[in-house]
Amino acid sequence: MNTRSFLLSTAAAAAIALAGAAGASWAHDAHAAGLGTPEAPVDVIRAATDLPAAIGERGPETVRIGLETVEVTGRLSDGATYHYWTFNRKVPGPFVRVRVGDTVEVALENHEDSMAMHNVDFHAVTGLHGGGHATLAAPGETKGFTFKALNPGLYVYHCAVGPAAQHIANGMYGLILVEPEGGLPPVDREFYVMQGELYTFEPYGSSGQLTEDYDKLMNEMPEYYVFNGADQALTGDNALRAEVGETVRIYFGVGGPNKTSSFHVIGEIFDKVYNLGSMTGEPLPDVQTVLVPPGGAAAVDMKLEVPGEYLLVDHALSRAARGLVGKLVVEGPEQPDIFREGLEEQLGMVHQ
Ligand SMILES: [Cu+2]
Repeated sequence: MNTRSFLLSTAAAAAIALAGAAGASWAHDAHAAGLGTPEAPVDVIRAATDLPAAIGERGPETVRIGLETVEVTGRLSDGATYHYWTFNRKVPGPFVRVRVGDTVEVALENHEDSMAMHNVDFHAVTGLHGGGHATLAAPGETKGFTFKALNPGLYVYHCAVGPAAQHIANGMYGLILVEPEGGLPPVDREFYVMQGELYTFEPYGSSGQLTEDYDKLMNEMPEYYVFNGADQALTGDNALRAEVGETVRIYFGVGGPNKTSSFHVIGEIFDKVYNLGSMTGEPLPDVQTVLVPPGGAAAVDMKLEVPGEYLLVDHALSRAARGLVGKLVVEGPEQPDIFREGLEEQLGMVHQ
């Protein structure tokens, strides 16, 4: 039987090896164990390019997924940190990619320094609690289950330990793509983006180590809205990049826990939308904004015709001022027949 094993990042493996080699005292030193401190926070941002290659043409196999639940002090914004709960030390958790018919073995290890119980509920699972019951793990425990991927599609996974809203708000969500037989239509570039909310006691823009506010969580009044874990995470060095003429696909999910996204790219039109994460029907053509609920997903395809900087937003635009903005940078020659600034008479090109 061909078993694939992946997703435990080399950094995580190295940190575990380091903690083991150096003895128990190291494991309880947050900095040495790679758990971050307010002075030296972990970079929790999942790069939008951090996803496995397409599967495409292969038969069903047995695939092994390793997830580690880790509580870390991560960088939320310039000057602010937050105590995140993560899958594999990033937000969102790793992009899991399997094929319909695959037998998937899930091993979930809860880091020994965790304060909370954690588990994982995959929406791609047919079976009790999506695996949540089987993977309920105390700190230091490893639990697992096996499922057969019956339905292709793009699905959310998340920690479901109660109160689940708290575990999700703190960063415990990700996407699993179950490719249909033969794979998906190919594109030049694929990206992985998820939206979430953070409920801090301190107002948006505060400095220092920010703390979670359970009342704001219960009242659904977040201070921060984030793509891939942090304030304005997908800008600067983490901006999405592509070239004129390319086709890109964004696998977009909402961890939430509470807010529906009106996902939109300013200056572009989604040529195809795989609405609600359904990947097997005919995609919806020519869409401006796609509604994605918490615990839901969509894939959007765009042909990039014109160079420039395109903003990823939730068109509930107050959220852009609370950290929810990303950037898609498209490079290449100008295409004045499609778009140009100024009017012809201003440029001295008066019609005859
Ligand atoms: Cu959890």
